[in-house]
Amino acid sequence: MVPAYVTQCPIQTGQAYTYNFTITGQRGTLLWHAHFSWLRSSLYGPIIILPKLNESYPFKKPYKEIPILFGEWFNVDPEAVIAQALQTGAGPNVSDAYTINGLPGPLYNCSAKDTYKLKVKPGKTYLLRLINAALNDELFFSIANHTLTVVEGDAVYVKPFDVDTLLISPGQTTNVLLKTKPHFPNATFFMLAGPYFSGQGTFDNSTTAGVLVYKHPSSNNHFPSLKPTLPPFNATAFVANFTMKFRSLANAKFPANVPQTVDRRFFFTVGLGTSPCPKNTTCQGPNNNTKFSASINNVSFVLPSLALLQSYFFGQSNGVFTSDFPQNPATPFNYTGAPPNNTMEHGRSSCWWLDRYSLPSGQSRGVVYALPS
Ligand SMILES: [Cu+2]
Repeated sequence: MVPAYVTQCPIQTGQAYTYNFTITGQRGTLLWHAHFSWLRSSLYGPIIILPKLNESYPFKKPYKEIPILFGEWFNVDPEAVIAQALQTGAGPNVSDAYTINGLPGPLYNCSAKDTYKLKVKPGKTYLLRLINAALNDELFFSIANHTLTVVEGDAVYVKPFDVDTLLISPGQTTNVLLKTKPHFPNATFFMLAGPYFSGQGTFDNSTTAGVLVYKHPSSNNHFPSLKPTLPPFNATAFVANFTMKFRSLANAKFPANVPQTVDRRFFFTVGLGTSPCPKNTTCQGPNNNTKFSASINNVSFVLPSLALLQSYFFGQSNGVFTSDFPQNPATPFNYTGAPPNNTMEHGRSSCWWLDRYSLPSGQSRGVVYALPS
């Protein structure tokens, strides 16, 4: 849902919290995960909202539906990893493996027995509900010798398009149709997921593998395994080409109701910058006196000790956050990543009071919070 200290205070050890919410006009694949420190690395799962009874998909009903969750695995306590990074200002240590439905697969040392097997029958169409529950990494995904038809992104139907390899970002979901071969093939097929990374610094450049296995009538078979080729980790042109393919269905039943008039324009730049090291300490950011920090319009987020929206709701926002969030980046620079850029940040819990600006009548008072994750 949303991080601890934003909508609510963290759920204490041993305690339970029941979310009660109504789903209106929404369906598709979403995910849930823990949102305190880096606990989301190991505590996550799918949320699958089916179409209403008697309503169908805008494509032929699949033979079976299978959730596929990508994860990111640390051999150490992930809370210690992010705590150390926040303290030193250096980039966090990278993960040790990626996983498919919790299993790293045979490309890592000693993990061959922990391989996800997707067992299928020939001549069928499967709906794979892909979910990227990794913390930080965009992942390429491909199944050897099989084409995937993308039909949904982030719980919104899209005009179907075919790919051999797709990209999925952390927190995102993509539904794809997998048509199996018409006859039993004399092979098994690797499904691989590996990172896309175009920045500077270190990242987990490893690949997780699962296997697509056709349930063969004769059980004493040992078939060769075919492997797909993923794009290089920095294949930005591939990524741009892939993301260009998303189009809404925009038909009578699933219209693209985009607001046609704009009342206010905001300009957000989201980036990774630096903030000053606390006095009389040394840090391990790009130099000794700075820390890396994520930002929006040069404002980084500092966790308050009271939940932001909770304190807003109860009218106790004094001192919890400021209300001067900039509507534009402080100093314009080349936002495409080409230097020189403007990376110095102020750390604060900052919000807009939307009613500080003239809202069209009838709209309710709201609050916007800035939250680099
Ligand atoms: Cu989240």
